[in-house]
Amino acid sequence: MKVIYTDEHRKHDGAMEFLNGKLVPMFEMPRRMDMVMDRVRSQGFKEILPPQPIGLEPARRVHSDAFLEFLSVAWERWHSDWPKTTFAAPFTFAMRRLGQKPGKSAVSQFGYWCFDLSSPFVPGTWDAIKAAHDVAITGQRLVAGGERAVFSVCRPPGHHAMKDMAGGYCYINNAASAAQAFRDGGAAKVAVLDVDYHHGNGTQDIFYDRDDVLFVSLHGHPDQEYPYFLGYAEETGRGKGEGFNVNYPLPWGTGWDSYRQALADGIRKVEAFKPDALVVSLGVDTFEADPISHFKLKSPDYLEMGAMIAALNKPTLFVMEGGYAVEEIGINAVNVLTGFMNA
Ligand code: Q9C
Ligand code: ZN
Repeated sequence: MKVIYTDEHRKHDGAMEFLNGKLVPMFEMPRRMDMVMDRVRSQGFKEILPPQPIGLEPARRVHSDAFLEFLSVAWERWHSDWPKTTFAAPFTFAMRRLGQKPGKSAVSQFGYWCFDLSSPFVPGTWDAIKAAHDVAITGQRLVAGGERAVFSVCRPPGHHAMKDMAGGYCYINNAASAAQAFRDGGAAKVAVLDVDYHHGNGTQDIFYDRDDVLFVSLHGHPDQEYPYFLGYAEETGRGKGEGFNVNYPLPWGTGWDSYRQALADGIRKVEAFKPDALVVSLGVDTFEADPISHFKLKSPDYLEMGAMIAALNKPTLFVMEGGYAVEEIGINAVNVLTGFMNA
């Protein structure tokens, strides 16, 4: 399996985040991808390729122009207002239903284009965002060109990023952009299977009205878990998209036995949809030792997960999402790929 990777992600290193009433060092850190790539190399993956300079055109198909414009100038805007700081995040959030528009100040713009406090900007953030998107679409093009499967090592992650809002460590929705790129490249139907611990609210938002992209997500129940407002089983799509959004909210403490049953059900839904391509939002924060999550998957379970995904027998793009048990993130993510390849 080819692996797409670049060191550009290192330029994005947010300092702190709020977690349950405390300001703590950010869990989403560059070392995560070092651990993934160490494992990729030690497990003998030979073809590690840099991304092509794809640019933002694919992202424009799933995000608004104004939102992408914000991301591209966010750091400069912040820096000109607050030159003595090295970390940008909102103070307040716009209530868009009242029709507010983003003001001229950086604080106003951050509050308008972000839905939470966990997508900070530092000077290199935009470069990392663009690189992660290039990584995703480079992988997508290889799969569209005939590769059985490719692993796009994206950082920052993407599945919380909505059409016009950043949040949850995410800015551009790499998986959604890749799914759309499959469509634009001629695939009639694409499925996105999201196995990150958190609900892929951004991907759901982007495809909610559509019947050409099936979204299936397994995640911590929103009654207990981030992002708290979305991810219920009742969210099944809208308009012609009705029936093409499938959520499996699972309680804290979920282990492999019940996770496997939900995954098998989700995989049956993907199979019935008969997609031409599959995008996997690959988060391994379902791991028992993940510091911000509450599922109980063990490292060997990820081998079985990979084998179950392989049984769909679809051209498959794996897009890296979450996973914060840094010491084991490489083992767990690569176990999915190994299970897939050995199936
Ligand atoms: N009290 C991904 O895994 N912080 N994003 C949660 C909980 C944000 C996770 C705070 C978690 C975002 C890609
Ligand atoms: Zn996650």
